[in-house]
Amino acid sequence: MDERDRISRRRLLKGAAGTLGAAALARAGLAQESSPPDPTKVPGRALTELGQRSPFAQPKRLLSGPYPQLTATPIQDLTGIVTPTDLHFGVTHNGVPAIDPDTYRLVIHGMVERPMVFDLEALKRYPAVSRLHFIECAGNGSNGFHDIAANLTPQLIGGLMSTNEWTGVSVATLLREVGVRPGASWFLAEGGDAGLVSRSIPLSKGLGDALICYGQNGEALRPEQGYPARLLLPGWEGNTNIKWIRRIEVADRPFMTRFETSRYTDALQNNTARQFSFEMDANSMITFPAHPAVLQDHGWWEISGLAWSGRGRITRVDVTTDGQHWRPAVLQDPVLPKCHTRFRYLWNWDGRQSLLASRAVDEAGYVQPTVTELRKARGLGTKYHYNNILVWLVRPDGSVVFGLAG
Ligand SMILES: Nc1nc2c(c(=O)[nH]1)N[C@H]1C(S)=C(S)[C@@H](COP(=O)(O)O)O[C@H]1N2
Ligand SMILES: [Mo]
Repeated sequence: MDERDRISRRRLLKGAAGTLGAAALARAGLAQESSPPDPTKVPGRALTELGQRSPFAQPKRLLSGPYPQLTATPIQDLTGIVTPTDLHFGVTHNGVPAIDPDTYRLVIHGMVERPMVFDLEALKRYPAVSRLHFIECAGNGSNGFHDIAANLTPQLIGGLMSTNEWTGVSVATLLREVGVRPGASWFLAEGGDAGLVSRSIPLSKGLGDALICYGQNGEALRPEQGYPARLLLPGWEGNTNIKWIRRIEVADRPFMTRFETSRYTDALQNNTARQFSFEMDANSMITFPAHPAVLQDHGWWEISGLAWSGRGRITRVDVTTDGQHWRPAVLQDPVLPKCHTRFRYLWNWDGRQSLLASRAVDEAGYVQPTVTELRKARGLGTKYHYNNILVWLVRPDGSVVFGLAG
């Protein structure tokens, strides 16, 4: 997968139209068969082993290309902060491997006292940790920076991110088991997929909040999220969260892998590049009202969206409805570190054309930049870590389109 094949608007819109057609058909069929005029007068259907969505509510991920290696979460269709497991976004650089949990192994070696091999049961015997964190692809937000168009949706701009509850063993626990030798400062994390995605990670992150996860929203990881085990580096760019992890090599230097030389380095304005940009900067996005929503009437509407930061908690989100004056939004509990935070802002729409935007601030004091500021800092050729303020234009007829104001 080349990140240049990023979610293309044309392809995705084609996908979305197909989905809508199928959903409409299902709805028509169901309306005849099982929507009685008065559901209190007939017994309802029996329960099933696996719960199903209502046929009237069928959010879908969007797929890139004919052999999809990217799928985007429909963030405009979701409530709260947790992404349903089957709607978690997905990125894979060479397909989803099929891994037998009985033969799965994780090797930890290199600058350690006791190289060790862990099977899945061994990983599960260590004290477990569960936490809610977002994962965001470093390429998320690309369309909102490079491919600006009125019909962009939250899913098309920001759908390469999701929040789940992750369960696993702390990497620090495993590193204590193998005994890191003095002088070690980095480790390599390597995936067991055909993409052989591997990244160099500073040892301090491994001794901090990093996890080897086997659980996702209360059950085993989905294959697309790394079954049977993945690395979770809370707040760090998606690519470093190595799925299907099979090897950790402790060392005293970074390894300079393919994914940290040809990719995932941020070009800067002065013909230089940032070698590593691990943390995802504070960001926010209004998910309602946003294209393709149409406001039916003027009056009270609740503006709602997501804010997040790879550096910790969101401390403040400001909202503007005229593109000029900013007022604080309400942050909905829980406000967790390196996790999506839902914000809400009550807005009395007077029916005139309005500019809606949100701006996040995190506990490190970082303020989400305007697109002009981001372009100035990085130049137009930049490829990753887009966190510019996004602007939605509400027209007098209630339709909402994407529009970007500096
Ligand atoms: N082994 C392996 N790990 C991987 C990838 C991959 O292709 N192979 N893709 C990475 C990228 S680019 C991202 S954004 C995240 C996406 O995680 P998700 O698919 O669980 O949402 O996984 C990362 N980990
Ligand atoms: Mo990614």
